[in-house]
Amino acid sequence: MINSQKYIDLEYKYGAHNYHSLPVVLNRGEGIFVWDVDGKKYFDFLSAYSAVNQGHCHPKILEALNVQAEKLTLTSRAFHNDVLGQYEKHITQYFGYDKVLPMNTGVEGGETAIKLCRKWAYEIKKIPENKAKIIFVKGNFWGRTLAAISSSTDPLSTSNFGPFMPGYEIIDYNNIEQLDEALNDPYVAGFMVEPIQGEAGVVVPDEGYLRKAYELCKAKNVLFIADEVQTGIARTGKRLCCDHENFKPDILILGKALSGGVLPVSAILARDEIMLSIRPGEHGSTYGGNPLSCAVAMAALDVVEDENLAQNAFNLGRIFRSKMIQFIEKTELITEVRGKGLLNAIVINDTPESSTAWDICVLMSENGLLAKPTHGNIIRLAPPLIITEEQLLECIGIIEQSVKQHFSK
Ligand code: IF1
Repeated sequence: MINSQKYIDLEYKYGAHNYHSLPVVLNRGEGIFVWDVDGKKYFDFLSAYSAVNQGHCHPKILEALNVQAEKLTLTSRAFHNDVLGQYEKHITQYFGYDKVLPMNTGVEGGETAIKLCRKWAYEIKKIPENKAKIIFVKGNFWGRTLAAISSSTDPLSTSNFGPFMPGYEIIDYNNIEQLDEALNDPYVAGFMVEPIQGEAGVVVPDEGYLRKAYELCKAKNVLFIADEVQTGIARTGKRLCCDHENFKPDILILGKALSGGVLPVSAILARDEIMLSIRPGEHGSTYGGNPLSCAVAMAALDVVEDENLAQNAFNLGRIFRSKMIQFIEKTELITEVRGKGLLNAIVINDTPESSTAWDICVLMSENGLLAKPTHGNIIRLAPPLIITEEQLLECIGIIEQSVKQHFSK
């Protein structure tokens, strides 16, 4: 903490107060590690909310960044560039879609998906003008824009930001009957859902829920829109979380780790029937599809394949959860572990109103591991997917020790 405080003070004085960060100031990252301004080394168990699945400053991704940065970074879409088409071929073949629409942040991915869904609904499904509805589920999180918070059920996200966007309906997560009922409305155009709810606290739906939801949507000619911004790119032990249930969403939204944490890159993938309902001039962005992002994203996807990150996440996730279950049985200091692959959370045995999870995260950081609490008593644990079994076991030791240390105080 020798050097940290002055940086924290600077942010406090000159920056908006829209975050409450842990008191750690980082200035270097490599692989699964980050270092603070005093040179202290940490295991990163947040991975920038799953944006650095490939590890910090991956050399292959940085090489792609540097080579492209010296040639051409941005043209806008007023002109063509020689990387965009190659990237579009690469990502569509990688995920098995006809076409991609490139954007930048995750929330723009969600916005684009909804615009695309509405356009398709009016032009192909023939829903009467301005009547299209999108169904969301409680606890969803897909960003901070007005369209995104309009679907939010978290007062922290919404209060005093109204009025909100119309055309939404919100049902319970993991409830097939409610979805079935909602789909009876002929004006429903799409159902947008996270395969695992990240911000809600790593909430995993029952096995079969997603597949069944997809089938119900298909039967009613409603588009299944998967927000895989956080769950995609191998995080949950498959390329996509929907792969666990063997179906392909009609519209797929990717972001975060699509760039390996280097710069904001998001993508919306769909088949021609849907994607071609947006025509020239109807949607876009200055930076979307820029050659720098395209080069980085191709490298980031290649690293996931070359290093078998999905398989590693799958295997190590099982080990993580089984070790945590043993810990629960021995100590009862945590009440639950849940997740898929390396997207997991533990629930601390205390009320959501307590500061216990926050205090444990502070202890973990002192013990050399960074993670963040969410919704009071939940701690999300999501290391870069390049972590080895040996390193993971060491980290489990730090986590268990920190939890015990807190409760023995
Ligand atoms: C913040 C949590 C994670 C997302 C899903 C779209 C987006 C996100 C499923 C938007 C963004 C973030 C943003 C970050 C906190 C964060 C988060 F803490 F809220 F719960 F990841 F788990 N879809 N998630 O999770 O992507 O526009 O931000 O690129 O500080 O708001 P974005």
